[in-house]
Amino acid sequence: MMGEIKANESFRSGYAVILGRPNVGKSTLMNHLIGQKIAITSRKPQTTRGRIETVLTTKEGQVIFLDTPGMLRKAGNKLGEYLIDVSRSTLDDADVVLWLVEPRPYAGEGDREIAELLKKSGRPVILVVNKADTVEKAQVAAAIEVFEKLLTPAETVAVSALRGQNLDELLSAILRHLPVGPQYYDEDTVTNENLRDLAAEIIREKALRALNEEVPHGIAVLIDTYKERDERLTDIEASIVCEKPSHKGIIIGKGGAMLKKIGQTARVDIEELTGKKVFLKLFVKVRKNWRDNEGELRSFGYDRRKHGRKD
Ligand SMILES: Nc1nc2c(ncn2[C@@H]2O[C@H](COP(=O)(O)OP(=O)(O)OP(=O)(O)O)[C@@H](O)[C@H]2O)c(=O)[nH]1
Ligand SMILES: [Mg+2]
Repeated sequence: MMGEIKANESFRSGYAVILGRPNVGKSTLMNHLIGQKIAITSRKPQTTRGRIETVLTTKEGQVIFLDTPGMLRKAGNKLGEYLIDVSRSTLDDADVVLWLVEPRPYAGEGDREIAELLKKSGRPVILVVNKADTVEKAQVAAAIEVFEKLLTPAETVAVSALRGQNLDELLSAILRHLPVGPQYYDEDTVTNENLRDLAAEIIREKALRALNEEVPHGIAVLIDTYKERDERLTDIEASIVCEKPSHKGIIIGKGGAMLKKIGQTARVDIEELTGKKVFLKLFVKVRKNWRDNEGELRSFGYDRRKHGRKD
């Protein structure tokens, strides 16, 4: 099968980098395009903390999507610096960039900065106006006009990542801008992220979704043990790390109710991902100001050195 595809001279392949302000729907879009939930999503900005790589293979080509952390204007702390670093360095690998924006008829300073960065990169840009389901058509048109003034994109597509609207059109546009090339991954590959890391991300997602404002930004999740007891059962022990003793109390909740809720919802998703029954045990730890501590960041996997091109 693979040889057959590789022999096809019109087969296209390459990296499509998904970039934009926090919370515009980058991860939701990637998940919908590949048809599987790999990147975690939430209403809170700064949900994505790394470069997440997934693969979509069709008859026409193979798209390697790189989801990135939302582009912050100010780092605020070392974690913020790391997030900005990941997004910028991922742009260097792009064959085509999907620039996601909100369907609003005005652009902020953050959007202008991204437009400048994209122009400098010299990569073809597809302007993607997301969340088209939330506004009237006229407003989508107004948004397009505003953003096309900042940068002349190769193409513009309005979509709803959440509802899956207009994604076929977007996919065709992406493929048009990828070079003719080989199939890098076999057609069953969806991601090369490992189950252990994905499980940690699922736990972080459930915590983000369950917790209120102040706490979520300061949490990280560490997998302490990940053991496949047999073909049907996985034992996982994980720690939710937070910044303050008061946050620890909130995460545990009254009589342990909050932690129980996070654990139960996470377990369901991890079981679906692994296809196995999961015993999940959660702990909560305090690491004061870990977001400003280089060593702690590295130990949580937020490591600058990990972000080279992988091929
Ligand atoms: N109505 C609507 N909501 C959307 C759409 N796409 C994403 N969302 C919602 O927007 C919120 C943010 O989505 P994410 O995919 O986590 O956004 P992101 O850009 O990856 O965010 P960061 O990783 O924090 O930068 C979530 O609550 C999504 O459900 C859309 O097309 N329509
Ligand atoms: Mg995201």
